[in-house]
Amino acid sequence: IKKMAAKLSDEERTGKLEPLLSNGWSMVNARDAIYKEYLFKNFNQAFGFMTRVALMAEKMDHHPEWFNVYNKVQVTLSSHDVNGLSGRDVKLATFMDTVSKNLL
Ligand code: HBI
Repeated sequence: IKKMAAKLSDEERTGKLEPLLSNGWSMVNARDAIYKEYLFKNFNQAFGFMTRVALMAEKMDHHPEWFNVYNKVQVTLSSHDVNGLSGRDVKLATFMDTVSKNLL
């Protein structure tokens, strides 16, 4: 079947990844993925963030790879079905940054 998603093109990377890379995200070496570490006030804030992101991930059917210990949440985003970065990763990363600033 035709894949719904497509890997980000070079011009899309410049346009769509730049804002993320200047907002704390970084490229993961050896993978076509992006990574960010969030530090919250405490575990409750961290887990509240994860709860809201989890609901969006389910809605998008696009899930983060993440690790949480106390107030720290380490996130890696990539699209397994295209084996690299897609627009879904940009969308979820943007949502995560917005939620983390409690703007939503
Ligand atoms: N999440 N990050 C990520 N990448 C995927 O390819 C993906 C997903 N969540 C669900 C999902 N794919 C399913 O649609 C497929 O595994 C069937």
